[in-house]
Amino acid sequence: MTDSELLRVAARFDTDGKITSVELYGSGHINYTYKATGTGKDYTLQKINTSLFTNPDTLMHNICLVTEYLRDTVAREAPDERVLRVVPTLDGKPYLTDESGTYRMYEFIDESVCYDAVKSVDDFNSCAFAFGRFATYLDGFDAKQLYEIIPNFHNTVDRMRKFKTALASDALGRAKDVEKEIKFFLDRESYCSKITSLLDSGEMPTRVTHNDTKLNNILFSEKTGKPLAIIDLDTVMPGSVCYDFGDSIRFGCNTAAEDEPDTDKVGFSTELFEAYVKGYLKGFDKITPIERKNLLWGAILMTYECGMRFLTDYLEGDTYFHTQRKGQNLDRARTQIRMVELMEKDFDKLQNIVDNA
Ligand code: ADP
Ligand code: GN1
Ligand code: MG
Repeated sequence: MTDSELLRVAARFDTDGKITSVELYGSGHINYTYKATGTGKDYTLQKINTSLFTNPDTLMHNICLVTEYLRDTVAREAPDERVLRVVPTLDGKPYLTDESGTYRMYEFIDESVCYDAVKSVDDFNSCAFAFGRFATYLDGFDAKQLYEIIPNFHNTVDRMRKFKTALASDALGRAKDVEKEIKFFLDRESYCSKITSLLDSGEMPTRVTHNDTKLNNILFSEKTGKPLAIIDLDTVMPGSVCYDFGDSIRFGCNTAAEDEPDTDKVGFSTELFEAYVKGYLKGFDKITPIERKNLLWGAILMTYECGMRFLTDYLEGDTYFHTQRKGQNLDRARTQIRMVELMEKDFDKLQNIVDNA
């Protein structure tokens, strides 16, 4: 996208003042995010990834409904915090489609900072509290109002099916070089149904969850260092709190980056795990015994599933997750494999932490 194209797109939204600059921003793997600045407020402009979000109407329906619902609750319960605010187009729509793509705009959350790695145990504990409270806030929200934006998003059984399809077609002939990684996922196929079977039988409640709770989907206040806003609401839809807990652990407890090429650098921080468990349970006191019992499994499964998704994308030619270099999805898959191994090794110790928190 050229600057002038982006400025032309930005001008079609109902902004305060004139947008004079649009710069690429953030480190998300899915959408293209820009910071738009000018004579008035700052904004976040996003080019929506429509190969994945094929129906912008239902996507924005969910986001508008959830943000409006959260706004009242957050204003009452945590007035210092912020909720994403969708900026409509000049003709009053929540997104814009032109010949170059589909776009939406949010108010930019000022004086915020976003981290790709945990800075301190306390920060991670307050991040956990914020995600726990997010689950509490949405406890009264009727899931029937929401569309399932990406069907089977955290259905690990279905993810395994897709992995096997990618493996069978092996479009780029890459499978022969990653036999060890392929075997890792196939050997653990029995993991896949651990949570889906509890949801299907009704033993575990299906709730409205975020489904993408990694650290860079929460903004912290530059002033207070506390969580300021939960963002990236594209995948808010029915799910399990074990997934939300688990995805934060997958990303945050890794002592290395998600795409670290040297897996010897990958470590699982038990200290961060404990801090997250405590913060999450404090924020989400409505958790049921079966959900609590399966939190650790949520962490193992989210890591296993995400690793399998990275490897699937590697086999399919890196078409889903944004990549900046060759082999990046394979590196990502390998860090996830290492994290699963480390959680398996310390399973009893980690389960005790959850049970005793
Ligand atoms: P993706 O789906 O590609 O991950 P996100 O919605 O997470 O996209 O946005 C990418 C990044 O942009 C975030 O990690 C954050 O740094 C920044 N960001 C997104 N929305 C806002 C906002 N309203 N205010 C400030 N920063 C934002
Ligand atoms: C993607 O959009 P982003 O970068 O916050 C992905 C998540 C993965 C994550 C791995 C819609 O999240 O499911 O866990 O990458 N989002 C989607 O880092 O697929
Ligand atoms: Mg994101």
